[in-house]
Amino acid sequence: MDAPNGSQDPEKTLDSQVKAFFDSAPPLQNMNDIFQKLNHFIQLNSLSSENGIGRRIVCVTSGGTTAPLEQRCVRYVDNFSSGHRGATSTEYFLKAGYAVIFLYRRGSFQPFCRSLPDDPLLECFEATERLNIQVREAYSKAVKTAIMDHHAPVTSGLLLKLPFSTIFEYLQMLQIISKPMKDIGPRAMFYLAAAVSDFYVPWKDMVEHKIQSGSHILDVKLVQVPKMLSVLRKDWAPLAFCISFKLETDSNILLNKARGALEKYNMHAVVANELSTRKEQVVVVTIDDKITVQRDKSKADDDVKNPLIKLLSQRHSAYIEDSKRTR
Ligand code: 9Z3
Repeated sequence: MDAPNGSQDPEKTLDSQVKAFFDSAPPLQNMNDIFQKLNHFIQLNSLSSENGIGRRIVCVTSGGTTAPLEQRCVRYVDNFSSGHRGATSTEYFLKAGYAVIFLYRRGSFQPFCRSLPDDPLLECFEATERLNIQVREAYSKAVKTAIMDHHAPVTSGLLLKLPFSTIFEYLQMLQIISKPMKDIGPRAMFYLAAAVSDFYVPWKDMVEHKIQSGSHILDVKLVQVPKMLSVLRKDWAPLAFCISFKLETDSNILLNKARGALEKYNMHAVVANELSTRKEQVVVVTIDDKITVQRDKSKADDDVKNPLIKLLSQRHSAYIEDSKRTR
């Protein structure tokens, strides 16, 4: 989204912007349920692992946040993201031995659904004469694999899926997730692939009912969403390994922007991706490296997320070892 003119009071500190954001946000409907699920998930994965020191846990964010324009929302400003990056990365993180909290936009792409058609329910199944439902022959292998691959980590407590739609829900949930993640120190990772709104209408300034058409100009004032990446690193989970993404459409500015984000938000790595080539290639920017990661083109079903997660998992292991030494 483009910055509106003069949207921000420069005097406001980040802390007061953060406070204003959360004070104005409508409270989450199912806060207690989320708390319970999260605490149970983190406890379970802190006890169990092959080496007895608890599993690594990653929070993968996925899909775009919406910025509502009306409280009883009919219209909203959306952010581009199909959710493919987050969903597929979740599969590779599970494969690498992580427990995954998948914080995703409702209706976006889901883990283990890559081999299914766009409308799986209507395309993969058919009604028999007796009105029983059966899987079409052509999809039987894909459906079986998807169900089994998804069922295994969910039932064994390795995959927790939490949905959001609005920027208000997303940031409140990220903050809630950070609390138990803080307690597990360097074993925690944030992999922030969601496309997060840069601007929003504060809840208290938002009209209640659907905005009526009639005038030629829609005059809505959006203010900047506080830069929560800094707050996540500084306060919410200072020991967690943090990866953010930088998306640009102009490849000439991408790496500088990624470097800027790395320094400004004190990330451990920023994954730079260009919109049109994002599934083929990304560049992982760290304080002393720029590593190009490409999909293995010799394998038809390979994905850039496969080598990307291998690399990040190695870096995370090194980070955990370093943290032990400096403790
Ligand atoms: C990304 O850059 C993701 O890789 C994509 C993935 C959204 C491009 P898809 O979901 O696409 O597979 O269709 N995410 C972060 C986008 C973003 O908004 N980043 C902000 C920025 O670039 C920083 S938080 O300024």
